[in-house]
Amino acid sequence: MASEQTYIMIKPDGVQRGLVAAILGRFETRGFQIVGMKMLTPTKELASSHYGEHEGKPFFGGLVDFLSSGPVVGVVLQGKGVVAAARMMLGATKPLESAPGTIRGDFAIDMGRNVMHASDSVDSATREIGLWFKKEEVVSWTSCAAGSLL
Ligand code: RTP
Ligand code: MG
Repeated sequence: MASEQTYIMIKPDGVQRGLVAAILGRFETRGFQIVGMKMLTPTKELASSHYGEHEGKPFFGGLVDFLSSGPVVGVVLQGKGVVAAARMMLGATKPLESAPGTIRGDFAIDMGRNVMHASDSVDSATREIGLWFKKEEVVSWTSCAAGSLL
């Protein structure tokens, strides 16, 4: 399985509930690498572009308003099979249908406040990383645990 990158984002509700460390910790302890991270309040333009695939749907306006209502934490994660793995760890869109042990299954009940986003495919990940990060904001690093330091 090749190493991949994906885009995950703690949504405003996740930030406001103090879940940033708990959510990111799951990915770090599993072995995925954080190679990009930023906190910002998205503009409506950025939020609309992020959710562009949903433009025209009845929930689009509310979704964009919510995503741009406060700070989010955007993260580029790297590792083997990370695109599909992050979606599995995230759980179903409707938190009440998410399995316990998933992030939404453990932390959420409302579809409109489902705490985190994760890219749904390799193509979406490429697009979203390019939308949220400049090239130089995505870094490369090697774990000291993998090296031969004294
Ligand atoms: P996300 O993009 O945020 O990771 O969520 P997702 O892939 O699980 O779900 P997606 O279909 O991409 O929908 C994006 C967000 O829009 C809201 N939604 N509302 N009322 C509705 O029918 C409806 N459908 C989707 C959810 O907040 C969902 O996370
Ligand atoms: Mg989606």
